[in-house]
Amino acid sequence: MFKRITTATLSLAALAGVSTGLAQQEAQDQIDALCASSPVTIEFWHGFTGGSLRPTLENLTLEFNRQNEGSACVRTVGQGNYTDLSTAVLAASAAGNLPVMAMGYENNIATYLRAGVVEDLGALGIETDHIYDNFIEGVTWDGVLYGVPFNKSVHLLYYNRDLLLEYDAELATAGIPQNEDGVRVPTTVEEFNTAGEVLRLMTGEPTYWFMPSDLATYEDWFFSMGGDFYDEEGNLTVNSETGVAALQLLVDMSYETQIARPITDGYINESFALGTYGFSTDTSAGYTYYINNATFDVGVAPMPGSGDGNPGASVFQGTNLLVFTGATPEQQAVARDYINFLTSPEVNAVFAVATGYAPLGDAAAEHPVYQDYLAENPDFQSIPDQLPFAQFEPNLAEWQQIRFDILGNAVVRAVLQETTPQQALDEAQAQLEALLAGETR
Ligand code: FGO
Repeated sequence: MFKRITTATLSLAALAGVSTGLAQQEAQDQIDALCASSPVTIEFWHGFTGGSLRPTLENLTLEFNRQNEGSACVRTVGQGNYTDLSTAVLAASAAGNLPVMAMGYENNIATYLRAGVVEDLGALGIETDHIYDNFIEGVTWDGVLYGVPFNKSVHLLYYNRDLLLEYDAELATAGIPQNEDGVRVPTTVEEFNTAGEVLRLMTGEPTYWFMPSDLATYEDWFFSMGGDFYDEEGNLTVNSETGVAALQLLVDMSYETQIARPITDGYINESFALGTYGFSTDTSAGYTYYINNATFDVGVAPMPGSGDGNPGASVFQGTNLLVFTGATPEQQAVARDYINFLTSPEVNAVFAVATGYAPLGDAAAEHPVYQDYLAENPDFQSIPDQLPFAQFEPNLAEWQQIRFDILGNAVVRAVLQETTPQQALDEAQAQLEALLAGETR
């Protein structure tokens, strides 16, 4: 059913569709029309709301559907953002009307596994040899594969190239080295703080922007400082010394050195009109959003490191593809072919180039589609460069609640100075222990 597609086919059909942007509604309409007359149709519930991500997914799905016209069809169904999507999946699970496929975070899959509704993908015939081991480990429970990594992002250092060039002399005096492109982008945490202070003196504003409510920003510093969410006995721990130090760093940058500006509403890439933006650490999947929204030249680099020559650590986000139980063998075969199509190195390379998501393995990273794009846009090299240094969040079923309502809330309260970092994280620790012990829901 799934025909191996050549690069030529891809670049002519899918890539053209992606880059010229077959309008979102148009692609979805064409998918719906093809699926209406297909003998076998499956639904794929996703959490992409727009930008380049949703049209790219729809254009690639349209390509798959055209190749399988007359035999099989995948209908993409947007369910809002990732949290809306997981809420919709849980409701459908309870009501007994799950789709055949969905996207999900590792912790979402763990939650669905408790309901016993996730298909063993190893048994389904999914090709995973070309996917990095750490991505596969994140979706493997007791040796069984329950998800296929699809849209995996890494956090990167975003910067305002125009601003750094404007204050080049001052940054040079402060000892910030030039990168290959002649721009003084900080490569260590120390340089990052120094550059922030230089820019505050020159502009009168905090230029490092961060979203306290986006836990990943906190995790970038936490992981870069060597933090680990598990203690030596394997217990989930959010109030470690490193945890407190990382949160203190964000508080100090906001109030003491005043280099950081908390953005409390909306994505950073929606907030550029608020003042002078210099830096942020944000998902690689935000790349096209940044480029489209900024009135300045956007650059990306790996996270600032400790000075040992390596980038800092950052966090993996983005989701995996999963198949729910209850599908007919024919539907399962379509799901298998679609997953093998979407994650195949060449399609994955197209997807990664169009969206900023990471290549899933060396075969995609080395594919001419990806390599040609890197040659045109060397900034993108920071994505593969960051990959070996990124870390996963815990893949526990309770993690979504912990990351938003418990730890996420603690970070926000400390950054808004409603409580100290130590107190905020101690409270979060007590709350998560109660949750894990089943005392709270
Ligand atoms: C987002 C969320 C989770 C979990 C992390 C979890 C649930 C985080 C973070 C909360 O695919 P990623 O890298 O990037 C997202 C992609 C698709 O929406 O585009 C990014 N985006 C969207 C609009 C925009 O204006 N700018 C932009 O960058 C978007 O962030 O995933 C990172 C951001 C968050 O959604 O606020 O994943 N996240 N772990 N969500 N439900 N559960 O365990």
